[in-house]
Amino acid sequence: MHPPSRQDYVSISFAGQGSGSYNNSKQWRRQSCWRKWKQLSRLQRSLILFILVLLFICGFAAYPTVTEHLRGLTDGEQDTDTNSVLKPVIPQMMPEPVKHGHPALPEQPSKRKLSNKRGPPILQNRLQRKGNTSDIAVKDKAADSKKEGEEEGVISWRGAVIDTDQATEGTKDGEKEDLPANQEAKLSKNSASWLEAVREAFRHAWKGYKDFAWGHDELRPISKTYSEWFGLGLTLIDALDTMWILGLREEFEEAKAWVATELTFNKNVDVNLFESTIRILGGLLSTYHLTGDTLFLDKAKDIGSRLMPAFNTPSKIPYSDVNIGKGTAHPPRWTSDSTVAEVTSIQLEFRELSRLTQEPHYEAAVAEVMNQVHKLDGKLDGLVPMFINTNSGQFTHQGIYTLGARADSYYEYLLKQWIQGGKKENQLLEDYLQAIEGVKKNLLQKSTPNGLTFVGELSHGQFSPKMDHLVCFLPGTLALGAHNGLPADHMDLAKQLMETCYQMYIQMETGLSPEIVHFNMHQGSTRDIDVKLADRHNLLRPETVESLLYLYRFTKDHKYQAWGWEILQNFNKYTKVSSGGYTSINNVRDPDYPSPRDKMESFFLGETLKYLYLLLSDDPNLISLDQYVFNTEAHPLPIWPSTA
Ligand code: DMJ
Repeated sequence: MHPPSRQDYVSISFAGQGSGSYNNSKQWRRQSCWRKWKQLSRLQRSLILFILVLLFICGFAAYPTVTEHLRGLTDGEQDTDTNSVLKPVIPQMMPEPVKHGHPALPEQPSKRKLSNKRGPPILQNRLQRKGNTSDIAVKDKAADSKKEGEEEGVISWRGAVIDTDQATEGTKDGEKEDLPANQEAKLSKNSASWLEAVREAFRHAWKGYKDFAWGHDELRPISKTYSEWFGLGLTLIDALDTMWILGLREEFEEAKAWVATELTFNKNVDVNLFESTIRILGGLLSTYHLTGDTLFLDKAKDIGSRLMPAFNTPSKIPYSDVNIGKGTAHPPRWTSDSTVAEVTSIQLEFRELSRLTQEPHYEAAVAEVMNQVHKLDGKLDGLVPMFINTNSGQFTHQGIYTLGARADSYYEYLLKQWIQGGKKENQLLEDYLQAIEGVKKNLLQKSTPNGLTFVGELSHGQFSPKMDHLVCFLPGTLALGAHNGLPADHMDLAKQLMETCYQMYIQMETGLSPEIVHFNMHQGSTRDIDVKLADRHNLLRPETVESLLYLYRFTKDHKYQAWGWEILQNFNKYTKVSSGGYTSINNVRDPDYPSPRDKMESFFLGETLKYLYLLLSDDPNLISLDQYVFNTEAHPLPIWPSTA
């Protein structure tokens, strides 16, 4: 064997090289391979060995992730789709659900216990079984004062501690399917303890914010610090009216003192027009209405006027970003487009600011946007694309239609502006009604095998059975429309979609919805909902509990309260951080290791807990839906008194 000459490049050829004739015997092949190996230069051999070692290491490193994911496919499910969830079981054939235990997470993922799963997901109301939430005793505060790491149910997660012992059990095995009358009575009676549980959740979230993030935008509860977005105390402002509604006066007064003495908008900082309108302007306006304290109105005027430069564009379609200190505005660095939902979901707030200040230019600016969007080409049966150009005023990136991110609150604000203004602005109503027909015609489908109604997406004529959790605002909006005299079939659709949104929670092992789901539509699928690996996170979003509030208020069906209560418990079980605060999580499919993301979004206090409180209250006059309209960040603004 002659060593091949050295080469500076790698050339590997397995055919037609070397001596000897081809005879396909095993021995020939073995010898031939060995000969070819020896013919390679040292560099070539080293490189091949290096690649093999690298592949081995990668394979080894990926093993836990792969097996973790594949665990979700067990439970007798033979499907090869790696993004699938557990198999839904028809109620009558349902095996006994596995009880929740406290997830006992060892420190090392490789030593994790096999998941004590939630049991097979079921297309039914889990709470319609004996021993349901109505029997749940709210745990006393003592749980909070337990020492970290010393007691059962307290789990050390990457140096932080999440106390799983503070949630109560939601369901028990072998229980009846129906909700008997006495159960309903119990649900109703339990309202007081439910409300205290929401207050307790709020206090816990607030403790984390106060201890580690006071005056900053968002709490990072695991690392016990904060993150800044605009540097304007976002969580504190978003939470003001929630504290007022929950009756947490001490906390409210502390926050108010911060607003009075520390909050200034005279800052050289870029803020997003939409986010600061719905969270800050909306939060200040609603707090003014609830308290009558002009401090909040003055602050609202200040931020409102500082946001106005956003509308100085060639088309009058506002830019996405404003520097509230300099009075300049601009689109994102990479485009001159704005998002359709963003420019059409600031109207409730600016209209109200005009009404309160008697300065019409706020309302005029946002009305101009609605008028232009009303007339634009590029809609599909009332459905809007996701982007609009601030120079031309035209839709861009056309052909994609969704009720999820970037379009969602356009539809919500059509209806809510109509209600806010006393149901007189027909153009808004027409656009809303047309859009709902567009949803029915183009985006509404049923899943297989259990026929869950869902809202998918359309991309250049191609339907995708993908639904964002964000879409779960829609049942509530539809119900609100029906309550205000719109067609009764809107309420039917609201109920169906509400069930779907609930299933998006309850079919997950943590009982918390992922950010995005995909519905199965093909014949022979064995489960309705799939979740892709990248979509398994939960950001503590409000949309489902928001819709539950509307459905409960308008139907008086206690099952919606029970569903909300169950969701609250699951937030407590999987997202509560012992040292204070709640965290968004990466993996709703893994109750043993939901993997905290270390962030408490301001909308958890501004929206999620507020909606839960109102849902679990039996007082329909606590923020009456006939007197207030919620902005898209759950800040209630008054329905204008009729002047006619
Ligand atoms: C909130 O900021 C608002 O509800 C918005 O309309 C959508 N995104 C979040 C909550 O998910």
